[in-house]
Amino acid sequence: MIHRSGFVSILGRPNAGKSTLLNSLVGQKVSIVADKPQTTRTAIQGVMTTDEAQVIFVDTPGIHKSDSAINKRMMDAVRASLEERDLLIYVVDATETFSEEDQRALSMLRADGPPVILILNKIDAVKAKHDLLPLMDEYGKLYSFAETLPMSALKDEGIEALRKHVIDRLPEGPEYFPPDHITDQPARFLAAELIREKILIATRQEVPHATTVIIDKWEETPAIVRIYATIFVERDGQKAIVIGAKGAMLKKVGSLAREEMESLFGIKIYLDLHVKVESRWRENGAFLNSLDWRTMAGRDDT
Ligand SMILES: Nc1nc2c(ncn2[C@@H]2O[C@H](COP(=O)(O)OP(=O)(O)O)[C@@H](O)[C@H]2O)c(=O)[nH]1
Ligand SMILES: [Mg+2]
Repeated sequence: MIHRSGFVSILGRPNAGKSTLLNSLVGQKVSIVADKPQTTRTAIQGVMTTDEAQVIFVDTPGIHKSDSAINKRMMDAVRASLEERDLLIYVVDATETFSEEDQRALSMLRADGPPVILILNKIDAVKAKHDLLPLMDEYGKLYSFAETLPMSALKDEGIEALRKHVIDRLPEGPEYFPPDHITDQPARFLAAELIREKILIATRQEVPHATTVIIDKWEETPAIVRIYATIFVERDGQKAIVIGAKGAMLKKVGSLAREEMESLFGIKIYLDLHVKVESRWRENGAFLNSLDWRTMAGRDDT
């Protein structure tokens, strides 16, 4: 039996379910999920290892217009994820009708690039399955997809079929990582992301976009990990929302994040959260560098 391996990027518009799909493919939460656009801000790797193959999936921010500095970086991450891949997965939300934004997003795919599998996601929420046919038609007109698969990333429907299609299309290759390597993110980053996820789920309007999280201190003993984190927002009003009446919101966010970290990391967690205002951090190149473990060395864009 030959062993196959390769790199596969997951692309699509915001909210299509890319991160949910990655988590389902690797069988563990590696990328945070919320019903808000731009939940994923950087490329996140998830590794799936089976007896016959190892697939390195890369989750990406949704394809969107890049206006602010942070959005430009997000789109840089998307573009980088198109390079040197063996295969691409393009995810669409099948409950939505085809739009111009899809057309724009699809124009990023090059005909001479790697093959692309189209995923019509969220079929659990599509009442009339025959509605999928016109959608397939619209997408088929714009790009010659190698495969089109309806599925539900949330309910794990169609995941096995997708795994098989992906593996079949990969070249012969070695195991790049040990079988227990699931992601390239440091635990600190994943912890910050989990805190951000709980805020995204609990808040609305401008708060999700204006929020980011930095881990200030990480103390590990055999019995417990003590994590000290700061939640940054852009305005006093947002800070008040994140803290909540008598600190209720911060308490809720903290306990949800802590519970998930405990089950994911398999150790008791002490979590200490603070909220700070950092106005216009989304336009601040140096601040953005401090958020991404891969670009911390400093890269400036204005
Ligand atoms: N009903 C349904 N919802 C889904 C499915 N996949 C993702 N979602 C939801 O869609 C929203 C966006 O998901 P997410 O994975 O963050 O999308 P992303 O922005 O493309 O990464 C979340 O509320 C998910 O729970 C699915 O298969 N069915
Ligand atoms: Mg995402």
